[in-house]
Amino acid sequence: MIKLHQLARTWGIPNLSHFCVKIETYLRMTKQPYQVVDSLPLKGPRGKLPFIVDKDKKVSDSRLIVNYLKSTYGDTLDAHLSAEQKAIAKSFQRLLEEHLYWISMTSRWNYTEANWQTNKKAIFSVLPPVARDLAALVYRRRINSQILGHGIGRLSSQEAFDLGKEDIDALADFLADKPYFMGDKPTSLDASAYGILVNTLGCPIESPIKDHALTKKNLVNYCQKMQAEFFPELAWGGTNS
Ligand SMILES: N[C@@H](CCC(=O)N[C@@H](CS)C(=O)NCC(=O)O)C(=O)O
Repeated sequence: MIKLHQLARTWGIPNLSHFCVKIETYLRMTKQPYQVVDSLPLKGPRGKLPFIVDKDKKVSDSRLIVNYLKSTYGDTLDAHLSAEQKAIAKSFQRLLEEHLYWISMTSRWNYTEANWQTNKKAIFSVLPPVARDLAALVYRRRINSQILGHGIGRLSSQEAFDLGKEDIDALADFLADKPYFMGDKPTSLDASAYGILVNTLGCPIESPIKDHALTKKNLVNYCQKMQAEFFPELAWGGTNS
């Protein structure tokens, strides 16, 4: 059976890691049996989570994991899409994963002290006390240098959140009143969208981007519906830790 290595569940959502939510959602959407292994990024082949182990094969990076799962077990979610629809879905996936994700990361690692403490507790409390503080310090430096390297960290918080609001507007406008991003059926874009959106509007990290996303009723309803459909064991707004 596929082993999915990811951070431990917390916050009443599938995972505090956007990309771990994406892969677990994808596995559930495709009804692929899997087993979760709680892990930390340093255990990942590229120093990141998630990664999967399938038989003797280890695959990391959520994009490559989805490609691997599609080529190994078939593409049951996206095969019906036209070339144009696939291009649109890919563009939104990149908006979510390569832009909005980094604004969400800024709000956790580099915005208010309260957010940092919430984030730190959720990630590092699995470690013993001394190791916890040290690991949090090292990782905070590491993630902040990634945020700087991406470029979003060179903007003021206000500028970054304003750009994030543009992403939220585009997502809300595109989803409109459709049940899923690409229409009546869930596709792999929904795994990405739910993963990044639930980690923006459905988690205890406060920011102008969360406030803005919460004004978009269709995005909130979408996340609630995705969670009820694919993670029925997690009540919306719960805080299981
Ligand atoms: N492009 C990667 C991104 C994965 C990623 O950034 N994972 C985060 C957790 S959300 C991580 O492990 N970060 C640790 C680090 O960068 O040191 C993917 O799609 O899987």
